[in-house]
Amino acid sequence: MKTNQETKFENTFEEEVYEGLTAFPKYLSSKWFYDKKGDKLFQKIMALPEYYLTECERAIIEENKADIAQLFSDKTGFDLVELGAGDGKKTKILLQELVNSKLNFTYRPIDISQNVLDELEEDVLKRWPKLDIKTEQGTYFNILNKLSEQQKDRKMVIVVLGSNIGNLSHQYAVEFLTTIRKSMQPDDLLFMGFDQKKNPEVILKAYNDSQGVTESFNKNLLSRINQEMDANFEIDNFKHWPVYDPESGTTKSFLVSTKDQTITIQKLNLDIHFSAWESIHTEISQKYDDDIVNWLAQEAGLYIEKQYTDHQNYFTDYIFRIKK
Ligand code: AVJ
Repeated sequence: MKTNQETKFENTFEEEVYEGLTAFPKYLSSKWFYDKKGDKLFQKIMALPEYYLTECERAIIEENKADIAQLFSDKTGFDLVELGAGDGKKTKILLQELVNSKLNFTYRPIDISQNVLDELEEDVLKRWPKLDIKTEQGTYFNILNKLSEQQKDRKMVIVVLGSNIGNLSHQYAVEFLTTIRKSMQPDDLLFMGFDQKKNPEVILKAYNDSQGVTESFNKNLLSRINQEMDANFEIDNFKHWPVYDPESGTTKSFLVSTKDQTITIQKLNLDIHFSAWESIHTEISQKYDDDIVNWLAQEAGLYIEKQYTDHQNYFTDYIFRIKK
């Protein structure tokens, strides 16, 4: 029998649009941001001055790469499994270090977007023609299920950068970490980035940049529904609205209807009514501190072995192991 979680993560875009837009309050999942245009917009976001996460984690990896490579290394080699690899910009710093140290490893980037994987593989092979790379397309849960069924003969290091876990509520984050833990053995490591609580102003700007790239990224959900489900959303009739709650550490992003309007989604045979100022909740980007990460790890049967942060304590990469 399928668990709720599995069912939830195997839904199609159409099923989720139907469910989310007929619910009250309305919602859509951020995992649907990433089509070809969404991938490009996210890469633009990562290069924005306001989106500090990427630069902080890049600096952390740059400063600690020798130490990290040392921790990853194993006599018989290892598998470097990266969940949500994206363009691999930060990972390439590590790959260079691993190659320089002549370590024996296979790079296994996993992403929901085949586009992104094709570009990543091409670039990696251009830089390091002899690097052993095996890409895999899929959702985290599909892939992790596969990983845990696999016969393992060497060390596995799982890498999840960029605070990707932040799109999950704590409940799902624990389930995610638990699924990862079940695929790990005592020698295996999990290297994961968590964006930290900080001045709310800094956080809010990261999700409300002055060039409006994040706004386009959020609104790309509606463009996708227009294109893929033959709908007639007027993008300009929605407002991008992120909020940060310093108590919970949760950034929530919304699209707010600026007027009373009805949208037709032909492919779903569905009319959706919006009252003026009604919202669609589209994303959460959770912020953390050491206590929360400790608690999440504990709940999932993991413990923090080591952690690295930047000089402003904006972002932290943690190394986890399974509890004996
Ligand atoms: C890829 C989930 C880490 O939440 O910060 C960036 C996605 N959304 N700007 C984040 C995102 C809006 C990003 N993560």
